[in-house]
Amino acid sequence: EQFNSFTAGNELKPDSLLDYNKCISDPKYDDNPQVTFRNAEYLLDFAQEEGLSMRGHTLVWHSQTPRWFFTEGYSRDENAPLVSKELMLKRMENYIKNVLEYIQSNYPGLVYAWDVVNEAIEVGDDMPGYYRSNESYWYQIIGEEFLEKAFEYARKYADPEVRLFYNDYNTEQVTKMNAIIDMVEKLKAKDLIDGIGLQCHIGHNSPSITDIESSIRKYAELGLEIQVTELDMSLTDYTEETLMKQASRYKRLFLTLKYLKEKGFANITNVTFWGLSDDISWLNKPGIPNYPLLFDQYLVQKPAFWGAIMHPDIPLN
Ligand code: 9MR
Repeated sequence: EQFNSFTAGNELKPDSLLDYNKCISDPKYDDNPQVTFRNAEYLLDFAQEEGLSMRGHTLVWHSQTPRWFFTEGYSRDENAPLVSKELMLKRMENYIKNVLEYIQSNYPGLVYAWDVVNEAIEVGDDMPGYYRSNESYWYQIIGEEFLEKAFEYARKYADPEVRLFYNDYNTEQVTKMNAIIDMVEKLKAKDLIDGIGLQCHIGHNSPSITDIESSIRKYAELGLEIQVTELDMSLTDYTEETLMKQASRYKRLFLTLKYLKEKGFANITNVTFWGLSDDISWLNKPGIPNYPLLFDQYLVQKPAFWGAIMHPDIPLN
């Protein structure tokens, strides 16, 4: 009763969907990457049975995409040469086509939004436009054009009601924000994008809610939908006091999101948490447990839950 949409944390990523054995089974697949939904089906079925919707995460990303996807003959040899730009664009188009067509024909209407491109901006790489280059085979093979192409293909094969997002983290950092806005403006001018996904992996006291708010206002000026796609609030110090502080901060964030939406400053259409209960969060490190979410390991609501639903008993500090 508390959620109407969810995102698969890993199951719809390229390293989960790409079917290596089928890809190498016949040279005719050299430009047509084959996919399998064997890791994802149980989630798609679950969503459909429960009447939930899903955000699709993610089609084109530098991470969790095997190197062999980018090499000649899909070679797994670590020194295998990368394919040409021309071939990689074909692989990209057919990958997007195969994924979207499978989901849209088997689960019509279920996945209503896709993170078409994830995390393509990395200020630290110091490239023109601040495009991520060091870790990205997409950038290395295709250049910055890969972004527009990904959206072009997604638009081509997505059902008309499926919304296309650019998704990233640290989106309130000003240099990164400006780079994202410049990049998204170009996509918007060609009507290739519908929304911006703000991951919102935040700390227990930074960034400030004010900075988050002003960044959302800026992104919203592009006239696109805004979604908070991977919300969590890192907390390693677990005491009654810190849990209450976390609850207050969640409350302040949700009050802000609600205000921005209700006053028409931002068309915020979704907030998704990056996990249900603390014990399964990606933020847990060996020996350093983290408590970033709304439910504890027994699926009992934490103060953070009451904060997120803006309960009057949670104080704002
Ligand atoms: O939650 C995901 C975790 O299980 C994976 O190990 C990790 C590997 O990259 O990816 C996590 O999800 C990431 C998401 O796909 C993109 N934004 C950052 C998320 C946390 O790393």
